[in-house]
Amino acid sequence: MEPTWNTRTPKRIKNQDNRLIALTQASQVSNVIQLVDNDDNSIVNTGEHTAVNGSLFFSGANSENPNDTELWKSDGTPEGTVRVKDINPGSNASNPSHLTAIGSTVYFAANDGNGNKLWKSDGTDSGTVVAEDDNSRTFADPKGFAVIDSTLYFTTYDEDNLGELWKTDGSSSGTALIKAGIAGSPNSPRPTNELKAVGSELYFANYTDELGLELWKHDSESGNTGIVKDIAPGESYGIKNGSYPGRFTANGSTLYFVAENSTYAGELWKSDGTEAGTILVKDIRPGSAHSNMSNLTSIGSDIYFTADDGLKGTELWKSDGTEAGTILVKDIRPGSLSSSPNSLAAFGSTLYFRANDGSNGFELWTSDGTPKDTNLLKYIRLGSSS
Ligand SMILES: [Ca+2]
Ligand SMILES: [Ca+2]
Ligand SMILES: [Ca+2]
Repeated sequence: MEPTWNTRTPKRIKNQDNRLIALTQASQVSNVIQLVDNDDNSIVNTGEHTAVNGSLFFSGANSENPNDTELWKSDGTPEGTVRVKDINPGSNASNPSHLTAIGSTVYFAANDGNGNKLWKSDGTDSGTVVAEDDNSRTFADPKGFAVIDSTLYFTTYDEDNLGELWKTDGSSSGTALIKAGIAGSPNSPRPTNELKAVGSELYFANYTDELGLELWKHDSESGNTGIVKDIAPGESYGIKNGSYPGRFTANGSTLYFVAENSTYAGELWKSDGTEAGTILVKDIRPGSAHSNMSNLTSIGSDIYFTADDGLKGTELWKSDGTEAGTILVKDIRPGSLSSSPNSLAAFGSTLYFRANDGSNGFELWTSDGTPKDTNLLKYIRLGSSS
């Protein structure tokens, strides 16, 4: 069997019915490969995956021990499909998550039996270790996982439960605290789960008693960290209003995200990192109801997403960042009922997603952004949920 992926020609990999499959060409969805290991055991219970130097690292198990989810790697061949390390020894799973490749190293979170920590792996058993700084500090429950210039950024918390933003280049001396005391809400000192790198800048939501939960950024070049804009100014009942920014998506040098304030409920915003350049893209559902914006996916210079304008239900939209260029792609389930698009995935310049047009159930659709070429791909049953 030929290797089925490499980093130069990315293939669509997905978890279907808890089995890892590779779509060798997205336009030929029938051409799927079930991964097996050298003993012909199916790879099962797969979660995340990331490509490194022509190999796929993934969280999974084999059918012999289907619940022992650990870090695996595969070159697409049975003999090249191996467990990297039994991080939580024996039949207990370490459940690797947040797999993120930088060069030939994969960073991830895993539980060795003593809690979720930041790990790194070079693909060998002995080279799969807990990440530490100079003082042998390890990192509890790491989240975020964004990459700028071969450096990993992540959030964790200290012994007092207070959130922190860190970075690491893989060396203990290059592992450094960026900011202490970042919080995800008025009620929790732990940070939010989302970090997003856009160019040299790192975006995240941060709560302060002065301004509420708002959009912040860290500039990796200057080292400065601060608020981008107080999108929801003022206070209500003695508590500072927050805009609850999230669902961060990068497109070129622009951050797209969903935020709310007293003028607009949850709607699409964008930012160039400046206060003046942080603006509402479009009030898709005017008034106090939010547009239920979700599934933000970048293709070319556009952002695709799902939203409900209050008239057509939850359908597929796209935006070029301008109000006039923020439009419904197609009312796939005509009228006020929703086609509820989900599982949006970019493949080249084409969007793949699942939707229900009201007569075929949930099936695979493709779109090039025009109504004419937004179509049911074929009658392909995608798992048991179809
Ligand atoms: Ca284990
Ligand atoms: Ca505020
Ligand atoms: Ca509709």
